[in-house]
Amino acid sequence: MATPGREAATYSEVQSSRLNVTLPLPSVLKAPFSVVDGPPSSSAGNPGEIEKLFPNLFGQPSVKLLPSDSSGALSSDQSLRIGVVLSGGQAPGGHNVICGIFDYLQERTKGSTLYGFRGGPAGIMKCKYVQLTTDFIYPYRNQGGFDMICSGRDKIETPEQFKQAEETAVKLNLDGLVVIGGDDSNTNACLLAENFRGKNLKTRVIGCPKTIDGDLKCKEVPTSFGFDTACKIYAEMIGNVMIDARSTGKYYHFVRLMGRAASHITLECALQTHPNITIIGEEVAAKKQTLKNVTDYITDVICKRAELGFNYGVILIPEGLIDFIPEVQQLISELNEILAHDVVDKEGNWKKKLRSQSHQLFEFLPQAIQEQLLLERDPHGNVQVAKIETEKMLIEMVETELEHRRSQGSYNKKFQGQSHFFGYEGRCGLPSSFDSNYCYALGYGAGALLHSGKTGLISSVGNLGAPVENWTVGGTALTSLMDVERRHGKFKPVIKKAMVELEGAPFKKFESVREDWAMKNRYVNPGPVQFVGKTADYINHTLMLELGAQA
Ligand code: FBP
Repeated sequence: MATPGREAATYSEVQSSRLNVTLPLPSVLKAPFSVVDGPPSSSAGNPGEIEKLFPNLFGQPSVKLLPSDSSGALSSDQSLRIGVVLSGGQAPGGHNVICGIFDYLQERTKGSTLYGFRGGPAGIMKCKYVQLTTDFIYPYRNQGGFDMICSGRDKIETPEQFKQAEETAVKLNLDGLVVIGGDDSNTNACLLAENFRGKNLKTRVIGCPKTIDGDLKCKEVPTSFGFDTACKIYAEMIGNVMIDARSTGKYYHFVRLMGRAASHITLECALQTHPNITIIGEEVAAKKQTLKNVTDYITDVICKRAELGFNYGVILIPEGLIDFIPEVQQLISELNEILAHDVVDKEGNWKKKLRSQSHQLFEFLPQAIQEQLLLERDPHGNVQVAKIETEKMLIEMVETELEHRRSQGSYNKKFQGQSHFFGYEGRCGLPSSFDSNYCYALGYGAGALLHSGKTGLISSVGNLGAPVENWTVGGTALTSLMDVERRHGKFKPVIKKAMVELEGAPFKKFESVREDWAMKNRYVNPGPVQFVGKTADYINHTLMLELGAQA
C-alpha cells in the first residue's frame, strides 16, 4: 500500500522552520569541479577472492572532486535518468540525501529525471517507483524518516533477482542508481554495479553510508549518517532519566540502546551523559566475559554506591551485548542451525541438539529471553537483537545476585530496576544540523559521481571537523572496503562492520573517566537537539575524538 504523502500544512513550527533552510555545500560543489582518480585500489582483505568476485571493478581507483576551471568541468547538457533507493533501517537524514541528488540533477544536468524506488530493494526488483519532482520532495526537506519512498530489508542476491534489477534498469533506461544503505546494502550496491558492468548495461551504481549504528566507516568515510542525530536524541532521553534517578533516589534505570552489533551508540551516549555504568560489547568480548561476569560487575557497583548512600543510578547497555558474550554467541549459532533445519516443538525435543553448556545456559535464561532468542531471523540471517530485552534480563540477574548477597549479609538495601529501550525513537527524528548538511553533501556528491560516469563507489565526504565550506568530496571504491566470509561453503563479499576499537580515542576517553562516573554522579543532561545557536553546530564526541586522533 502506498503511504500517503506528507502535508507540510500540519507541521509544527520547528518542522516548518527546517523546511526552508538553505543548506551549505562544500565549496568544491559550488563551482566547476573535475573528478580526479587516485591510485589503483585493493581490498580490505583477501584481494585474490575479491578480484574473482568483482572482475570488472576490482582495483579501480577512489576519486576526489577538485576545483577546476569551467573548461575541465562536466557538461551540463547531458540529462540523466537516475534511480534512488533507501535500504535497511531508518536513519535521520535519508530524505536530505535524496534532496541532494535531486538538486544536483536540477542544477547541473538540465532535463534529468529522478525515480524513487518504493519500499527498498524490492522496489527495484518489482519496478515500483515514483518520479520525484520539486513539489513531491519539498515537504521532506530536512525532515526525519524515510517515508518519502520508504525502505525495506530485501536483498538482491539470486540470479533471478539480479535479472529483475536489470530489467528495471533497462525499462527505465537508467543511467545510474544510488543505494542509500548500511554495510550489507553497500555490498549489494557493489554487486549490482559489477553485474551491470558485466552485462554492458549503462547503469552505474553509487552507494551512500547510512546507519544510526555508526558501524559503516573507514578513513575515507568518517561516519555513517544518522548516528549523530540518533545519539543526540538518546542522550537527551538518558539525561532525563538521570534527573529522574537523582530526584526519586530509588531507581536504577537500565537503558538498552539500539545498535545491532557495534556499541558505538552506547559509547557516544555515555560520553555525552556520563552514566554510572556503561557496558561496551567489544570490551566484554575482548575480555571473554560471561553473563555472570557482567552481572557481577553491575552488582558490585550497585553495592559500592549503596555504601556512599546512592541507591539509584543509570546503566547503559548496548543492544548487541548478548551477541558479544562468547557463551551466548555459541548458543545463538547452535540455535541458528536448529532453526534452519528443525521444527522448534513445544515438547523441546530440539533442545537435545544443543551442546551441554549451551543447553544449561538456555535453561538458565529467563523464559522471555528464551522465546526472544527463538524468534525468526532477519533476511540477512541475523538474530533480531532489537527484540531481545537484555535490559530486563540483566535486571533479573542483578536482583538474583543481590538477593544472594543479602542472604550473606553483605547488602541490605532495596533494589528497584526500571527498564528502557531507546531505539526506534532515535531513527526518524529531525536530522541534526550535522546530519542535514552531511546528507545533503553525500547526495549532491553522489549526483556528481554518476554525472562523471563513475560506478561501484561510495559517496565520501571528509574533513568533517572543519566548517562545511571546507569539507572534501569524493567516492571510495567499494571493493576497497571489502573482504570475504565463507558462508555455506562459498566466499561471500562483505564490508566488515567497524566495531568500537578498544585502542581508539573514544573508548580510551571513556575508560579514563568511567570509575569516577560510577561513584560520583557526574550526570549531564544535553537537552533536545538544537537547530539555532552555538550548540546546533556541535558534532558528536566519537567523530571529533576520532578526527582528533587522526590529525
Ligand atoms: P541498519 O543497519 O539497516 O541501518 O539498521 C540498524 C537498526 O536500526 C539497528 O540498530 C537495529 O538493530 C535494527 O536496525 C532494527 O531493525 P528493524 O527496523 O528491522 O526492526
